[in-house]
Amino acid sequence: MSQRSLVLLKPDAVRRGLIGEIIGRIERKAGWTITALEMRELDQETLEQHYGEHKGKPFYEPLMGFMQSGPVVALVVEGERVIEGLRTLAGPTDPIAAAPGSIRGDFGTIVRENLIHASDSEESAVRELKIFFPGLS
Ligand code: IDP
Ligand code: MG
Repeated sequence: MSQRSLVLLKPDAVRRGLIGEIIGRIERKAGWTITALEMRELDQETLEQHYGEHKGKPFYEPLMGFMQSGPVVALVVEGERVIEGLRTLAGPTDPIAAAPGSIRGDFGTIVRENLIHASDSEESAVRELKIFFPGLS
């Protein structure tokens, strides 16, 4: 079941020089392909669309600020069960609870600054891909 997922390398990952490390892990998964990639800064409107489900939660405003604190790298990854697989590769939201070997488990300590976003379902992937790569067919 080939799928597409939206990945964001968050500003902490870019600042810490972990772009290559994280993209390398994604590339090494057999059969997965990076089909689009862009470094960009995100504005409030884009982030409100992307994180709209969290509006009103206590972490929402600080998350908006953090996501605008520097550039992110946006990627489209395609391949077999890539949505579930990228969530496994990333690890759970809290990096302290994330297993070593996962991206968040290996590099993170702070819940907000957890290095990577990956779409959590096919519905989210379709929605998020439209926000970040509207030209994609
Ligand atoms: P996910 O990125 O693992 O899907 P979500 O619950 O969708 O996690 O939350 C989106 C992002 O908001 C997280 O990746 C993290 O950066 C931030 N976040 C979530 N929960 C908290 C929290 O309790 N405190 C601080 N930041 C949070
Ligand atoms: Mg999420």
